[in-house]
Amino acid sequence: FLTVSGTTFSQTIPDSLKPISQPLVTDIYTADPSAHVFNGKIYIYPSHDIDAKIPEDDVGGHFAMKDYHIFSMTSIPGKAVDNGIALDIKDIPWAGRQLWAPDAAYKNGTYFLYFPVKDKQDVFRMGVATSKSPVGPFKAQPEPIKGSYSIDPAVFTDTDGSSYMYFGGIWGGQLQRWQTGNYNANSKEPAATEPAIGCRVVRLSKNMLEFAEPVKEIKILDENGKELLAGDNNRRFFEGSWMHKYKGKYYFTYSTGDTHFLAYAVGDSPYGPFTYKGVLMEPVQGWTTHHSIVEFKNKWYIFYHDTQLSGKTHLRNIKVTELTHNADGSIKTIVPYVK
Ligand code: FUB
Repeated sequence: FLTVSGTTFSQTIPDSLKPISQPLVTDIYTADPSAHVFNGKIYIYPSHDIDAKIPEDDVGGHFAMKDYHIFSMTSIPGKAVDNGIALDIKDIPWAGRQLWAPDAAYKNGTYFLYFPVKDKQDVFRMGVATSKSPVGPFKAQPEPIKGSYSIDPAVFTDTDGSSYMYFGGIWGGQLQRWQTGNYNANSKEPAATEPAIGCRVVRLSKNMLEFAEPVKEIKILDENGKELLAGDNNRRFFEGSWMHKYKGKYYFTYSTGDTHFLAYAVGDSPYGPFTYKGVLMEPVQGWTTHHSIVEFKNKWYIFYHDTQLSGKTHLRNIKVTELTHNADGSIKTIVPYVK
């Protein structure tokens, strides 16, 4: 997660450069913003970063979050209103520690909050909680979603009404331990010349509480149709996926982790394969980069985070800026700091 060969590496930004956007929330630390439009308003489902005084380690132990706050916005730019605690780790019966990046969905009068947290055996699982309000409070189901693992759920509802969960993250996100479909605590990443570990995708059941089918692994191909390799750190999937559909194409976006890019790959099906197309956003200040993409009032936006307020990699702040789809289907690369 944070450490490569024992060396912690965070992106630092020279003083001569200025951020293109300002933190949306300044009184608490927030990260991993998943944004959705419900009833004409923006709702942001972020992680709530805290300083738990846990020393940095190579699997993100210092990201020791314990609850979620949900924010709403009526315009961009505009104020992000804090709607209070929506779910607390103490109210998730099976949870051990580390409430990481969530996402949300709506169906038939119910809002669903999807969240990763380590269970009492220290294995990341995905849970789901429900509410009649987009801002909660949410009530967690008594057990994790059967067959779920790893981190960073992103739920996408297609134009035909089917909902899919994209999930997974390597290193601290434990995805490398699930390469056979079963958990193996000692399993490592593949060799650099082997295909990279893929993000996972699964269609959700009609009640949105379960997986409706076996989990599939997503393939990202290069311009020649070859799978990206595990050693291709600038382009391979690491964590923090998102899906949006634009002009009939499926845009799979994700973090490259240790190379700190947000990248995008395009395909013709929600399951992929996706062809790598480029960098969506250059690295932000801090180690992690995590985003969501949403259309609001005929414009597209990317929600993301950096560490502008704290300068500490585990104390982040959410931001938003506009995203541009070019006429040829590419996305204009966002440079988050400028002269
Ligand atoms: O917030 C904890 C982890 O940091 C997330 O799950 C990752 O995507 C990274 O942003």
